[in-house]
Amino acid sequence: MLNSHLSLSLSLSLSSSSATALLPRAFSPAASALRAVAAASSSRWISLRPSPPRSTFLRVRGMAELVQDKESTESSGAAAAAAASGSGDEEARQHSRIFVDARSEEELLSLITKEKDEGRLPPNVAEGMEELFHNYKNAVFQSGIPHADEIVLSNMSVALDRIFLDVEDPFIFPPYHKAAREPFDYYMFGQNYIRPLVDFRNSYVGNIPVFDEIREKLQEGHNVVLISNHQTEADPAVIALLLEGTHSHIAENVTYVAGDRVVTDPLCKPFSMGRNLVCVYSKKHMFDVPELVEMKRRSNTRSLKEMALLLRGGSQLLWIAPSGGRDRPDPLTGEWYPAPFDSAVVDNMRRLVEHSAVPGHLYPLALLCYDIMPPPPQVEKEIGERRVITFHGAGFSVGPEIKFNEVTSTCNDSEEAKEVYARALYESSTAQYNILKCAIHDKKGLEASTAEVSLSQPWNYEN
Ligand SMILES: *[C@@H]1O[C@H](CO)[C@@H](O)[C@H](O)[C@H]1NC(C)=O
Ligand SMILES: *[C@@H]1O[C@H](CO)[C@@H](O)[C@H](O)[C@H]1NC(C)=O
Ligand SMILES: CC(=O)N[C@H]1CO[C@H](CO)[C@@H](O)[C@@H]1O
Repeated sequence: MLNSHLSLSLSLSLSSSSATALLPRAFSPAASALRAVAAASSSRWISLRPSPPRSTFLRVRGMAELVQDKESTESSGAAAAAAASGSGDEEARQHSRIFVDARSEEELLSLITKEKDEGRLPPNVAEGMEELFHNYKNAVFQSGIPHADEIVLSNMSVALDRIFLDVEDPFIFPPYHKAAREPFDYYMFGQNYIRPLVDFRNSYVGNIPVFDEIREKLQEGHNVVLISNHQTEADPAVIALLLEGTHSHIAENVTYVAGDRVVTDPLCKPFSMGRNLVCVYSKKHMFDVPELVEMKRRSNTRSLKEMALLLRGGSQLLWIAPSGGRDRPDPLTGEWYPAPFDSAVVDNMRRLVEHSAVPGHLYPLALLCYDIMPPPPQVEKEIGERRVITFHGAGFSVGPEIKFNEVTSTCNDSEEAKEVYARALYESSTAQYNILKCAIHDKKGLEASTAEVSLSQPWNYEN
């Protein structure tokens, strides 16, 4: 399946050498629009570590392969076919399946050490695996769930197995990656792994009926974009876990606009593989490695083309966080709040949707889940810093669609309209966030509901 998707995406990008023609004129040059989209997505969700100590070796190799992939897909069909049958082919990936057979925690940990000592695991990756094990174990034990030790062992064995596979045979993400569901179901793997960390008794979903409306729109062939705040690497898992009881097809169909870390870091790649992704290199790290700037720009242009193609096909559900990074607490009060939306990103997304020839709708979303894996207090590189993982309640909520023409009808010019529209989405997201906070942190539960946000716990009412 992954293989066939890969060839599909390759043939799409090959046959669309004039894909820029699909883009609204305002997108020319595409790169400038992308820079804004890129700013939206220093998304680092899923990695359980802040800035994982990757070995330079791995990083360089990963990048080299990305470059190679790009070049081969652009040079000729034969080269593209070769790339498709390489590391991107999940079925053909061979690896030593040592971790899945571990019978105990001690055995699992000693296997990590053994692989490191024998040179099959770079020391930094081995260290990251150990740390992940301990943090995950602590969090699952906090939950008081029966058989916590078995859950930790079985989920960590699988996670380490998949991380090791990626070290031995790195997976290369195409600009548009479709969730890998077979032969190994990475989506269910991610769901099962994160599930024990969510305290469902203290978790809430806002406005379930709006998801019914979204489902209808998608069925009619319309596109839907969720404009959201961004809290942790686990955001996609939290969304999918809270929706799986009532709207599993929506949970499975979201395509996340993601930053490059989630597709290059060996500790988080297995989790990313289970999600539909459009990968964008973030503006923040665009110039980190001068030799890669051009590759990143070209890759971003391809991602934007892929996004335009997806939207043209209709029935797409995209998630994007137009804030340029994860939320952080207010330094004075210590309170968390949704980071402001970048109006340029919102505007680019809206225009992409409007130019797709299919009706499109933007909905404001709020997520509260930072307690599960809070990001480090300051942005970036604290190599070796311990990442906390806890068992905690989480929530998310969706507000009614916000229509550009309606909220900007009194605006005098397009600059002002851009700001007004982004603000309307942001204000809805923030208002919903505050209600989730009241329910989860202030322990008001369902009583925190208001006329605008109706909270529920749909996992209690299944069937
Ligand atoms: C992982 O955790 C889930 C709970 O989410 C549990 O049902 C499952 O057995 C564990 N192991 C695997 C391999 O999924
Ligand atoms: C539009 O311009 C007029 C005159 O400059 C101003 O009074 C009005 O407040 C502006 N509209 C908005 C929505 O700001
Ligand atoms: C557009 C899309 O990805 N649709 C998928 C939604 O999810 C179901 C399974 O839950 C798939 O069958 C669809 O192909």
